[in-house]
Amino acid sequence: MKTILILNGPNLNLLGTREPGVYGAQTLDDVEKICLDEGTKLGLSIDFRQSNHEGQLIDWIHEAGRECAAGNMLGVVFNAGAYTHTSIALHDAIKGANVPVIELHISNVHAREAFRHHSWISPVARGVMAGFGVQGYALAIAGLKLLVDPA
Ligand code: CA2
Repeated sequence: MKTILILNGPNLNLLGTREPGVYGAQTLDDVEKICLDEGTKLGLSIDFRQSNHEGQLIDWIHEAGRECAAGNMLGVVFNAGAYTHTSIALHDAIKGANVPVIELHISNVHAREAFRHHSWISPVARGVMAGFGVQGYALAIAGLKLLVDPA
């Protein structure tokens, strides 16, 4: 069974505790359950992680590159949080690891502040999902499978 890695960046551990008008009321544990259910539906194993640290996210992207090269992993669904808008290091990591990534945002970043309109992840992502709330994670898992392992 192939794996999809779900990576969550800074502050997403706070999901469900504040700003429900923007991000909804569900917690990161609820999001993990949504992802596990979608994995079961599609016959995929789901590895769900969160870190507030850029270097940790980079190490996990590198690990995903190795797992994809070994044929064990399909790719990564990545909500890089605010690092989306700042991190050339994450951009370089995705490019260097040669790993299929779906960039994901719970909110529609393009309908928010101008500083959220630029993404360093988009140019190295296979697809981008934004504005579908936490259900976007399930859509992104299905979308990644369609892109890299149709059938
Ligand atoms: O919409 C998204 O998923 C974002 O990636 C979330 C990031 C934000 O910086 C991006 O522009 C868009 C923020 C994640 C922090 O989430 C919180 C949730 C509840 C309370 C506080 C932070």
